[in-house]
Amino acid sequence: MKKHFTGAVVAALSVATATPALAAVQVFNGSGFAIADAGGTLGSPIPTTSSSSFVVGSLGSINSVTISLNEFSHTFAGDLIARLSNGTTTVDLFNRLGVPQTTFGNGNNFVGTYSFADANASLLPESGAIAPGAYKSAQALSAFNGQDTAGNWTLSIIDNSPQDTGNLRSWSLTLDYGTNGAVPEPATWAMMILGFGLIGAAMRRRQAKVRYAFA
Ligand SMILES: [Ca+2]
Repeated sequence: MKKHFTGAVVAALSVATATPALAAVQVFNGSGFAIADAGGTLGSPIPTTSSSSFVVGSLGSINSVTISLNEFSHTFAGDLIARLSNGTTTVDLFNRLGVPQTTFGNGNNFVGTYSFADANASLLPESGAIAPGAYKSAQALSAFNGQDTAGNWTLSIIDNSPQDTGNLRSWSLTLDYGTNGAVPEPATWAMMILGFGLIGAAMRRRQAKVRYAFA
């Protein structure tokens, strides 16, 4: 006689091996602007902010940010603070070079294209000539890492002392991000499984309520 196997059915949950989210790099270009001089007097300045913004959609989670100030000129670097912001996150690219070591800071000119990324080796110099090139920002751009690309990205340049002005031809923001819509990461799977569980629990509660109503 044949043996009949009457074991319990075992439901196997196969956990997918998620491949890493696809990474992408995209460059966004912002308009240039004149850097308006501070108001007031040398002894009592009134800082002036000049800025330019653009909106980026929700593309994914940021891995790293690079920003370039293209053809940037100013005749007294120590006057300026340059700041990149999106939402409530703000990062200073540089902040009044040479202040507070001296009252007015580094009196050299910005004369070209300056890019900033955490991977670069050097900060802009507090004194002496400020050669165009690739630098580390005063505050880490990694403050944006892990955030969504979405939002209003703004470059602000604040002039803190009268008498010297400048100009920015354009600026470029390079976002390296993990793309939305890629194969879910393990954490996403965990959220989905949790979500299914919550739906199941809600349905069970609803069934219980219905039974109670008919009792
Ligand atoms: Ca100035």
